[in-house]
Amino acid sequence: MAEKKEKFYLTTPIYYTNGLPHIGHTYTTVVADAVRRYKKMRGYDVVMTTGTDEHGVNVERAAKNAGIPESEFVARMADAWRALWDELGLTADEFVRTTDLGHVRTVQWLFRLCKENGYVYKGHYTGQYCIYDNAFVTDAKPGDNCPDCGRPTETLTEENYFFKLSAFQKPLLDFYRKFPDFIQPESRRNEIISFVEGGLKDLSITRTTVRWGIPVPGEEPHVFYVWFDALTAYLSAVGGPEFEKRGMWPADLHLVGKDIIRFHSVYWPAFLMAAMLPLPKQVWAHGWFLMDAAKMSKSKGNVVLPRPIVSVLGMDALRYFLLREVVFGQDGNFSYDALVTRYNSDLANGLGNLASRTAALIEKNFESLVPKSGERKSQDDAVAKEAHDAIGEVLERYDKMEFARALEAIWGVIAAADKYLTTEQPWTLGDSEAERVRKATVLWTTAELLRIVTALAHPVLPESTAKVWALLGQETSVTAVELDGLRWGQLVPGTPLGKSHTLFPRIDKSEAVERIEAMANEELNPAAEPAAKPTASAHALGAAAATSPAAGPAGKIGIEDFTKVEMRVGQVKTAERIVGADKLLKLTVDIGSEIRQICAGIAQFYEPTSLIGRKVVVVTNLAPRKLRGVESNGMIVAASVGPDGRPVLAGFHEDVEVGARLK
Ligand code: ME8
Repeated sequence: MAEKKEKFYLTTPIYYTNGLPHIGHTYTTVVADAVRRYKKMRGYDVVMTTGTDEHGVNVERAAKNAGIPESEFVARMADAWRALWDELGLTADEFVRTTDLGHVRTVQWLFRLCKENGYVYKGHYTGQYCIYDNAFVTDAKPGDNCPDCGRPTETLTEENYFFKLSAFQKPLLDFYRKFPDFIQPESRRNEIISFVEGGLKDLSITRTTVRWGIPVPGEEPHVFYVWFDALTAYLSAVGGPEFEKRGMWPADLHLVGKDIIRFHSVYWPAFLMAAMLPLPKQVWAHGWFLMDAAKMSKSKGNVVLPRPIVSVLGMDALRYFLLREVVFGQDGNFSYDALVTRYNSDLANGLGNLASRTAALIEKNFESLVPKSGERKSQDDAVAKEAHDAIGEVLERYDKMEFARALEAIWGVIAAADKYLTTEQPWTLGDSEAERVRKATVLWTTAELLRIVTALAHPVLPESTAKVWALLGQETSVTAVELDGLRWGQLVPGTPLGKSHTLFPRIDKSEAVERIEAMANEELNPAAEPAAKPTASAHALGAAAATSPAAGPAGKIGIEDFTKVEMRVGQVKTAERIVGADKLLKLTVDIGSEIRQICAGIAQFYEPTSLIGRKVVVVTNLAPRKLRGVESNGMIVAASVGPDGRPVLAGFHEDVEVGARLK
């Protein structure tokens, strides 16, 4: 066996550090995460890269406003981005920062190759420049506004290095023709082809007016222009000049929003052609999530944040909505109302209900052991065929990035399973031998349908499908399922079922929306942050992240930073579950000087009663916050163990006094 796996390298954009992720950024990263999981389940050796784009005038300004050096500002923001992705379970294999030394070297190396091959020259450029988008606005006159963001442009003349983009018109058109799948979807491909056919102007790739950038070696004060810098991050993440050693380059898939398709499908392949490096296989541009029919953006202040949604409905609900609601590639409107409606109808009443119904029936009738199918009737074979056909269809849809259609097909099987149960009514069957065999047949069939939809839905719903998988008593993790080997009939009779969870508790729509909005308001206007300006949401986001205690330039902190964190020995007094939050426990903890209420995300691993009297480590000087509407004043320290991040509480082997400080 031990065949070498085929590689698959995919990327999200490298996001700007002037704010924190909103639903738009989350969307691209969720798609990347779903593709990453899917490709792994198809047997690929997958690497996914995300990261932060940290240079340019905007950062210079934001750091100045925050009163800290740029290096410190971006280190804090990069940490905040990384932490949020981790919190959302969107863990990329590589997180590249454009201030990483490896990246700096890669950009300088790429420039040298382009220059040696004759595609770089020095000249002057005067034009209208949008400092918000870090781009000269082609064909704009003084006084014109930026067509993308609507803000005024500035006239700029500088000595630049130019990249001979004009030399690549024909090579690019030949390339698009030879690889018709390079730009997706089709509509974007046509748009780019006409753009390139219209002629390409040379591109200035360095600046002398910007200080905060990667220096052009021996040519200071030239620093690299943001796109030459940013795009190269995809290559730096997998080895830079030594990319051949890692074996991941070229990228198989660059996922981007339609706003940056031109940079990815024109500039980027041209830079690589000039350097004679391998070209990426595909650039996929999705549409925008709109809020009130306008593109969501930090500057407009109409952003939707991921964290409040996740804390009320769970990450899987957000992932499902993003991928199910909008045809991938097209724009879509974001609405809390539609989100909660989908949650209740498709997740609570759909997958959640099928799982709990199936488990309850098997528990009641077969002592929680998967029954054995007896003689099969035509209706049993009919649902089996539906599931069998769905496997092929879903894989094909995923391959084409048709997530909504893939999920539709999976939910078609869920609906078929519901209908089958309702028609067969196994609960009406008695205990005669014949009726027991029939009951066993119907329940095995239903459980097998559930197993198939669970495996197929895993790339989109990682958390909940892992629970259903365990409920079905499957020993190996659902992440390890090989989709190519998924067949009807693999559910082994006699398998003991695992623990049943309420996967998606039904939720009142207006209450859910109210809670999400309240949390979003709190996050956008963090009252406690001194440097935050409550009126400007983008500012508040940037400032909030930039004023939190965070890492120094090299990702290290000084002892003075560590001593800012106050940790004390606490003793748990009471512990209870929180209705509607299956991960959280509400604890009261004695920390010596007072009793604190603290929420901890450990409910799936610790029984509340087992915690009473236990000594724990508490971070006592965290600003209080609300989790699922419950105030939490402090944090319990736990190790995060294994691939699922199981929490294991920190504790002591010797007797320690309550309230003692950890140093
Ligand atoms: O452009 N709907 O970074 P950025 C859908 N640093 N997706 C959205 C969105 C929305 N409303 N808003 C943002 C940059 N996105 C550069 C990229 S790459 C070498 C450099 C997503 O922080 C979408 O993927 O402005 C878009 O392309 C990206 O965020 C822009 O992120």
